[in-house]
Amino acid sequence: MKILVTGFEPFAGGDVNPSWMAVSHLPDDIGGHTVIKAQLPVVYFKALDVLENLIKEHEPDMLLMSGLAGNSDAVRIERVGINLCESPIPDNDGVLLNGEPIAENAPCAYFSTFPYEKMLKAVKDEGIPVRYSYSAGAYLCNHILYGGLRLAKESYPFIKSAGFIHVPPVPEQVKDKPHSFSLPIEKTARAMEIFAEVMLGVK
Ligand code: PCA
Repeated sequence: MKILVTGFEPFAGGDVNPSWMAVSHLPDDIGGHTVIKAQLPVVYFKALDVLENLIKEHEPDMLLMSGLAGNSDAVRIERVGINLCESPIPDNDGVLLNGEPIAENAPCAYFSTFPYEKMLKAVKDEGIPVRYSYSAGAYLCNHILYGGLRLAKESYPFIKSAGFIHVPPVPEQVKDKPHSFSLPIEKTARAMEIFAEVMLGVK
């Protein structure tokens, strides 16, 4: 099988994005299955075009997407994406959206289709803080979650399982905020690897 794993580029003036750092740490092969890694732009609609082109090119069986949640207290398994673009900060092309849908005449929401119970347990068993989340916001992470789930369900049924992980900052990103939660990149990368292992059925 093939799994497409995505992270985002830095945004909002950040130097790094731990989602892409974690994805780039992944091996190219997990239990004999091919891992395709991609960094997506933090740009509304363009991120979805890049994702769709990757899906067309590689025809992955699994889609594991990720992004940074700056205020996160754990690795978050997002359960639902909503049909809304709304954020006080612009995307990396300077576009500010406030209430626009991602897709016209489309469902309000799509649920993640990955094996979240097993994924939660497997990561928890390794002592990494992890929990479910029922809102990925309405910025780029929700955008790729809703859009990726929609592509999988409506256009590319060879994708058997899809969803999105919000990862916490790395310690360097919160050094001026002593009370903020962070995780070393090795831990976040290990969580991503476990998620991929569970999705691929090798764990
Ligand atoms: N986090 C942002 C967008 C890109 C990223 O990594 C978000 O949570 O929407």
